[in-house]
Amino acid sequence: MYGNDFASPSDAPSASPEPVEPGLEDFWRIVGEDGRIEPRDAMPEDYRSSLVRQIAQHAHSEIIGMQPEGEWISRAPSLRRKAILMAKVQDEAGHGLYLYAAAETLGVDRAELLDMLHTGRQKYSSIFNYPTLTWADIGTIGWLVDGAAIVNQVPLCRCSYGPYARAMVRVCKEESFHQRQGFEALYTLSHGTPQQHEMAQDAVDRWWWPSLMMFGPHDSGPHATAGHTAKSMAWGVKRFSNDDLRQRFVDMTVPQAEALGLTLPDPDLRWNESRGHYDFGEIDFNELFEVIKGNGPCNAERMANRRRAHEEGAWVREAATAYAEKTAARRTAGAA
Ligand code: BYC
Repeated sequence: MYGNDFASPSDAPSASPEPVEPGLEDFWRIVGEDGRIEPRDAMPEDYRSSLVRQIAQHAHSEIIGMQPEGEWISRAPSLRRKAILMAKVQDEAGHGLYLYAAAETLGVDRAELLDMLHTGRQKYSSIFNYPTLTWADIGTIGWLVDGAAIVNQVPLCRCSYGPYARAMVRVCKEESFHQRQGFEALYTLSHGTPQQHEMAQDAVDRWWWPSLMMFGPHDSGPHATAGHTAKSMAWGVKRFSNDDLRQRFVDMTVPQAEALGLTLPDPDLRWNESRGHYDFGEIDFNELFEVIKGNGPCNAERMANRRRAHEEGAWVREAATAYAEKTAARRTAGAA
């Protein structure tokens, strides 16, 4: 699987706090042994609520993420590209489904989570608030956005919460395929006519920095926020810090850009022999925080579309509920 070669002795969850709260001995033992916590196991309340937050935001990102690409289904340049794009957008809906189901195992209701999204009480990834201006944006999203998603999500396949970890295995396999198709679509453009090459370069220029922002704020230093990383790592939910994953993404992506014959829009990007990594320029975190606050180029449009889709889908949910009730009643009557 693309990007699936993480192994570092430093990624094991840290030791349990001392003293361990009574009733949570098994939780800390399982986390310490790199095992999986299951829905009926005792767990700290902040572990549960932080997982609900992260899994729900992840699920929301998957379904909002259908919009920027969905806009190009009717404009794909060939039947083959259209069929691939439709399948990819459907996959994103499926990822949302697995993730909402994983969140529900923590005792929350899917309708409640969607309400939190629709009323702005829960976030979704900043990346989906940027417009898809040309067909090259679709290849670029597959290459960079799905590429960044995989780097962030492969370690989550080993997250301490079983239902989330298992959902991520399938999500990552599908994201690997998405990343490859994006690279292939972009390669076709970058090796096409001069105008197609220019279109590919323009898309990469616009998506590069927002893709780096997907990994979240710095973990330390002047731009760091008091985020969730330290706790999440102690719980074995996050295995790597935001900055470590971002660095890994940069290191993987630079040679791919070379293969594409495209330039990454960062004059400070260069190999640092002593670090064994690429150095790169400073991210504009003010832009990230503005987008997260709802002030990105497409936030209002994305939310309006999402609320409308939810309202227009009410009859489907009602029909499914009525059918489930009827089937259950028939089963009860049959058993009696
Ligand atoms: N956008 O302490 P931090 C996909 C928030 S789906 C918006 O680092 P954490 C794909 C963060 O939520 C992409 N908000 O938090 C889909 C927190 O605010 P709250 C989504 C962001 O949770 C379809 C605050 O900033 N991927 O890729 O430890 C097609 C402090 O941050 C962002 C996932 O959801 C952002 N970029 O780490 C193609 C993966 N960054 O919650 C692709 C699972 C940070 O306190 N999630 N914030 O209000 C994660 O791995 C982690 O939640 C994050 C953030 C790395 C995203």
